[in-house]
Order: sequence, then C-alpha cells, then structure tokens
Amino acid sequence: MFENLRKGLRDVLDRFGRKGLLTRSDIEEGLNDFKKILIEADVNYKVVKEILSIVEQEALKEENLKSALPEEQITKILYETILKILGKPSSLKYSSIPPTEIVLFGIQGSGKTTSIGKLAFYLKNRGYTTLNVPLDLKRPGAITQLREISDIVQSKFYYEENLPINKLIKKAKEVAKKEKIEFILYDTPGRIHIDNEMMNELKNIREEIKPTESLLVVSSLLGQGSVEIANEFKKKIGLTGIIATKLDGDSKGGAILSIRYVTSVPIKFIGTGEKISDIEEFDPESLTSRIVGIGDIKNLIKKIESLKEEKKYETKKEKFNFITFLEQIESIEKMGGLSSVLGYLPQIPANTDFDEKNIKKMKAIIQSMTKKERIYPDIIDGDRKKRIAKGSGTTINDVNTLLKNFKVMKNLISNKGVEKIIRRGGIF
Ligand SMILES: Nc1nc2c(ncn2[C@@H]2O[C@H](COP(=O)(O)OP(=O)(O)OP(=O)(O)O)[C@@H](O)[C@H]2O)c(=O)[nH]1
Ligand SMILES: [Mg+2]
Repeated sequence: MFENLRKGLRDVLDRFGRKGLLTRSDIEEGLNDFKKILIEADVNYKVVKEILSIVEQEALKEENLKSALPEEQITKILYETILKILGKPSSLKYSSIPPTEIVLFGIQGSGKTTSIGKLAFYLKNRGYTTLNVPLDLKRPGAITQLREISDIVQSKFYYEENLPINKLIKKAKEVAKKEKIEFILYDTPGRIHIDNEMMNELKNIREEIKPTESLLVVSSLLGQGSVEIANEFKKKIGLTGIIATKLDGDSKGGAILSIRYVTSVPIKFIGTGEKISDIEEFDPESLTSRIVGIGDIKNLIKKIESLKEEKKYETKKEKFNFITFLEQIESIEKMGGLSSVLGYLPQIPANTDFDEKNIKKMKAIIQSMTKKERIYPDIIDGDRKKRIAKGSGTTINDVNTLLKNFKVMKNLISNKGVEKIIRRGGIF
C-alpha cells in the first residue's frame, strides 16, 4: 500500500536528515521534491497546492526553522498536514429505528458486491444481523454472486424473481422489520457516471429506499479519476460516504489523498484485499503513518519537543542576568511563592538569603539598576551600589546580599546536576 509514494517522501525526508540545521533553502528544495512526488502519485493539484502551502508555512515558523532535527521536524509537519487533508474519521451512521439501510453505488467493477460481503462481515462481528439485497436485476450473475457472498458471511439474503425494483425494496424492508434484522445492505448495478439515464436509475433507487447511508464504492487504483467519479455521484445521486477499495494494490495513494479534500465526502471504510475480512474503518492516523512511513509519531514528536525545551533552556542559561532574574522572581511569585519551589533546590547553600520577605526588596533593587547594570552586574561598583540602594530605599548591605544571591544562582545553573532539578521544578 502506497509503496511508491512512501518511498518518494522518505527519500526527501532522508535528505533533510543529512543536512545540519533546517534552513530556508533546504525547505524550498524539499518542497520542490515533494511537489514532484505528489504529482507522480496522481494527487489532485488542489491537494498538492494545499499540502505544499501548509508544509511551507509550518516549516518557516521561527520555532521550527533551524531545528537541529530537520528530518524529524519535516516528518512531523508532513504527518500533521496529511492528517489534516485526510479529514476526521467518520463512522457509519445507525438509524434510530431499525433497520439501518445502506446502499452501495459505484461504477462497474469497483467492488460493490464484495464490499457488501465485507460490510456484512464487519457488522456481524459487532453483533448485528444483516440482510443483503441485490438490485442489479439485469445481470443474473450479479444476484448469484451476492447470494454466494451472503452464504460465506452467513448473512441473510433476500431476493424474489420477477419483482420490479421498487416492490423488491418494499418487501425487503418488510422482511427486515418482521425478522427484526438490524441492517439492510443493498447492492446496485455498476453505472457509468457520465451516463445521465443510468445515473437517474440510481437516483430513483436512492429515493425509493431513503437510506441512512449512501456510500460510493470507488477503486483507489483510478487515482484522480476516483475524484471525478465521486463528484459526479455526489452531484447526481447524493452521497453520505465513500468506501475506497483496492488500497492493497495502490502504490501511489493519489486517490485516498485527494478524494475527501476535493469532494468533502467522508471516507468511511477502506478495502485492503479480496478477502471478506479485508475491510478497515477509515483511520486517518494509521493511513497517514503508512503514507509518511513512520511507526510511532508520538515518539517522534516527543523527541522534537524535548530538544526544543533543551534549546530554550540553553538560551536562557546564556542570558542569565538581572533582567531574566527579575522575570524569574515574578514567575516564582505567580507559582505561589519562593518557599514552594525552593524544595526543588536541595543544593542551595543554607546561608543564601532567599527570604520570602526579601522578594519585594530584591525587585526594588533590580528595578533601580540601569539596563546595562542588569545585563552586566559585574560593573556594579561601590558608587553604583550606593545609587541603587538609594533609589530602591534599601541599604548597601541589601544590594550586596542580592548580588551574592545572584552569583549563587548563576553558579548553580552551570552545575549540570542542578540544571535538571531546576528544570523539573520549572523555575527557569
Ligand atoms: N485487491 C482487491 N480487490 C478487490 C477489492 N475489492 C474488490 N476487489 C475485486 O474487484 C473485483 C470486482 O469486485 P465486485 O465486488 O464484483 O465489483 P462490483 O462493483 O460489484 O462490480 P459490478 O457488479 O460488475 O459493477 C473482484 O475481483 C474483487 O475481488 C479490494 O479491496 N482489493
Ligand atoms: Mg456487483
């Protein structure tokens, strides 16, 4: 499933991995490569445009640019973008008054009859009873095929010869009511979407049944052709969902990436093989992982986030001065006071004068410093101390105490073991 698309995307992502920090020119080059791969995968141009635009916008964000993990960063962005394009999961609707009626439409050979069998299997596994009804009456083979599939999945089957379609539908509903069957699954003849007369027949069937779900069965092997088919069926008949079949043979992925975004019709199930059990609920997260070729997105995100945290901390460490110190004091106050966080700093020397009552005093002293003094506290000599003490209504002794405490903090920060404690405590 999606081998070519996945391989193409992975090659570009690997190339990101061989770079150093993520740069603008790497991003531009990568976007061009992604474009070629998506077009080769037969993805609709609107979707290609949207994917590239989101990836570019995200990759160029300040917080993501210069990432030290370019491959992981772009993989995460691509994953989130494709997830957005695939849309939210959409489950089968159930009628509040049974039976729930589901009718399957689609062009010839798309997998309607097989999908009826698969759906019956899916529903029976969830404890429901099903009744399969053939409406492809012109082709005796179609009726036999559904009868055989129904036997395999042990679903009920209803058909009576020489009944017109509307009578057959009416009687099927009666049978289901009488036998308290929870789901009726209707198989319809394969119709070419460009033939209006044929499409009208299907529309009449839908109006006759008034189903809870009108699902289009469409082969993903048709690539963008599937989008055109879905648009026509939506316009001429009305659809509530899509079953995308033959994903097992689809190395490109163009259909699955395009159909939901372009038509706005939700994908409900995917067919992944010829066997009756080869049906999966549409799960965008799992499909995106398969497209992008990653097993564990959560781990990847964790890795990027923890590196970001580390970088944030590194920058703060470099910038540790009275400006950031004041910010820290203020955030400590917001956290509920100094005493509540000092517990995280067992290595703080006993003589460090970090008294809760002194906080106000510390703030006043820092606020009386010039910007230069706050950034380069080493320049604070005797004269400056005098001026600061006066300006803050404190004593030179108080200023000295603060400068001493500031040095203690700075030393603690350059001690690797304490770094972790401070970070865990959220002080810095
Ligand atoms: N590999 C694969 N084959 C599938 C899948 N779904 C259906 N098929 C095959 O596609 C072929 C056509 O399937 P049908 O269920 O007969 O298609 P249909 O839409 O009912 O066809 P008509 O009734 O002729 O319009 C069969 O050979 C199925 O086995 C799938 O998900 N994967
Ligand atoms: Mg059929």
